Amino acid sequence: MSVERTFSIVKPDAVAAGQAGEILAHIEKAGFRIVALKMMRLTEAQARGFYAVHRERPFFNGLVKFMTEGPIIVMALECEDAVKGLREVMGATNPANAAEGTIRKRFAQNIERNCIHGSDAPETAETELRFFFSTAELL
Ligand code: IDP
Ligand code: MG
Repeated sequence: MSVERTFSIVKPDAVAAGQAGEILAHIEKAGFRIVALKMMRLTEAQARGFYAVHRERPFFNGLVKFMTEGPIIVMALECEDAVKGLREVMGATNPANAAEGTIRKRFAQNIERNCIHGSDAPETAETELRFFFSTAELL
């Protein structure tokens, strides 16, 4: 294990529901340091680009619509084994399958509107951090 960074998004459903503060607190209590954070609203082009890996999936257009419906909070997070650790703290993609005590179990509505994104591998984290943050913002 080593200190690592990962990328996360508080998705539009959670921001609109006023759950951003509780989700950030959950992440901090789990031991992550917030390295960088900003609120923004994705354009359709940004959402399509960010989720390009899923462009052939049946849920892609719905996902882009959801991710652009309102503001999101994008974050760089740091701790030991951050990528794997955040995925554990988030819980399964479908909240119906998410373990007790995970963020998705607590706040997600369904498999699409699942309140949080977290990078799935260190290489993905690097790409996703670069998608949203400049070098100066990641100090
Ligand atoms: P992850 O966010 O847990 O990594 P992915 O499979 O990478 O899950 O999917 C990206 C996002 O696409 C999910 O977080 C969710 O918002 C949405 N999504 C995934 N699978 C489905 C589905 O079967 N129906 C609708 N939306 C989905
Ligand atoms: Mg994913």
